[in-house]
Amino acid sequence: MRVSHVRFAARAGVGALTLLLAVGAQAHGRDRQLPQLTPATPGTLIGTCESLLGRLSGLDHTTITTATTVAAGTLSVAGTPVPVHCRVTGFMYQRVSPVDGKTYSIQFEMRLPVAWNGRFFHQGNGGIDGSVVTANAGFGGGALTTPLLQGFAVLSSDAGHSNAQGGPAFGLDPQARLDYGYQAVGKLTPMAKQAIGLAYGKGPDRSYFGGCSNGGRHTLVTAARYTPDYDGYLAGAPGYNLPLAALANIFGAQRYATVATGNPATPPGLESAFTAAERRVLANAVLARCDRLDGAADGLVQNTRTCQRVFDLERDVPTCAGARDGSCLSAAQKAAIAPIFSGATLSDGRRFYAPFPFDGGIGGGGIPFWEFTAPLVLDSGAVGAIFKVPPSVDALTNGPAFSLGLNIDTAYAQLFATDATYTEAAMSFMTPPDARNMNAVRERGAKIIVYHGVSDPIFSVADTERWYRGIDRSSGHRAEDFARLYRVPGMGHCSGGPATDQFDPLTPLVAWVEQGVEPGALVAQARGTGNRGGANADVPADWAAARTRPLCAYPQVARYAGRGDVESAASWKCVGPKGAGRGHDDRDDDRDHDD
Ligand SMILES: [Ca+2]
Repeated sequence: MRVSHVRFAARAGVGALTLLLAVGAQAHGRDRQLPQLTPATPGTLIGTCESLLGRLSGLDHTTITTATTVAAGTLSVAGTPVPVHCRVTGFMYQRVSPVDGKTYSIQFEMRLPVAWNGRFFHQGNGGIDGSVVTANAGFGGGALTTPLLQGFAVLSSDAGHSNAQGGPAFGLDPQARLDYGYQAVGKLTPMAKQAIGLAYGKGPDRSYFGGCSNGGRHTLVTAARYTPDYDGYLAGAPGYNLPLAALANIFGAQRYATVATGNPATPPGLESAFTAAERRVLANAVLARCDRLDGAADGLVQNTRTCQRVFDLERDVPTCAGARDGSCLSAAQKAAIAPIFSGATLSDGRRFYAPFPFDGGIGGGGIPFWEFTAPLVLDSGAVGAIFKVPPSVDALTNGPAFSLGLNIDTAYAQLFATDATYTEAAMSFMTPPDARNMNAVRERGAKIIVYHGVSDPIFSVADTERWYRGIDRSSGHRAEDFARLYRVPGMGHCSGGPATDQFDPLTPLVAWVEQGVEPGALVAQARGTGNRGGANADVPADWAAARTRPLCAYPQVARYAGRGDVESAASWKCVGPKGAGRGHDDRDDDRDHDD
């Protein structure tokens, strides 16, 4: 089309050519122009907190149970007192399940600052939900700020079921599944906005959604399903393919069980397949091969992608000549472990979940819980009772036996299945519809910031990278206009690991949404001894206690500039191509599942 215009212009003469090119440039510019959302303006809580008990009594499908003033300093964030606010508790859509006879409702709390910044923050919580986590959560490790501390009105909920009623057993009730997946958010959002309007005399000017892990999943699901309701999204370690990740973790447990020397049905027994000493052997081998790729042997691998090409488990990790002694891996261990990293597969070899990168954080303190305990006590209940159609009640009574005996092929199909009782499949209610196309978010001027630990052992950073490449492709390589992905080398699940895991993604998100300030690298700090947000035991002794690093926007990576204090972010720069779609041969990575 453009070529024919130029040809026409060339025939019409130089003047017309210039005009057409100018028009073309203008059209291109217009095409890139996205709406700039206006900034929030502050407000003040009207009347007393306690009076909200009556003033909020008319909210649809909602019962307000308490409205209580919370004095300044009752809550704190890394030693900083949270200002005075009003805590409102209540529940929505109370009902009795026709399937299991239990009473369900969506329990919530809202924390409404007296001095309000004009914004609403919907806090997505982790795990299988089921409890109203205090609406004062931060992001990364040892968070120094939270939305509540900054004056947001914050909502937190149990997503429609209470863990006191049997944890994952809620999955037997089909509506509770849907509320957990996405519908609780859809019910809470208009209620919360209306409550804010009654409390302050105006609704929120700007609305945000954020959380880590399952909270990160909620965030991307909300971006896809409730696009008009929110302006900014902050997703940590988004398990946006959570049912597949949970099944992949069970796949991993079954692999470990083949080389366990203890009873694999108890967590310490399963860990005997890959001990702390052996995980350090692997981490050290990864560092030996990959640490210097970024210009500094500093215990962090910035060039994750290159590292996956140059590191070889078989070649680079010593194979035990005799008995295992913690300094090597046996040939059988390597064979068992390799498929966990290369990506969980069905019996026909088809990969159903992303690979996990080799990284320096494999020896981190948070790894054994996710690798050896979670598959037997969390993923069992999640896959068995919440995701599968039909559910398996034996997963609730004997998780280890369920997970270690599970037929992966059968369970995989059941994540996509429906029946007369469970009319929506887990891979529908738990995931963002069309996850790789978020153009509606882009077009309304909303923004997304995602962060993810490279050594996350439960949700793979590679899956999140693939999501980013997907939204980049579907937007005509304009993901940069509205989304950033920050990878955190060495970091485990949401925080921890030998990493610079303390950072603030919230402030740059708000500046991007409301001021159009495009976020660059985030500066992240290690939490060594004396850190205000709490020390991280995984920080190696030979690091500066307050080491800083830039977290670069994917696909860029940090590189040591060659001079200056290697411990300081100022001596590092973000390098590599910008824009996920250019120069990346990611076809192999993108071929498996959800297509
Ligand atoms: Ca390095």
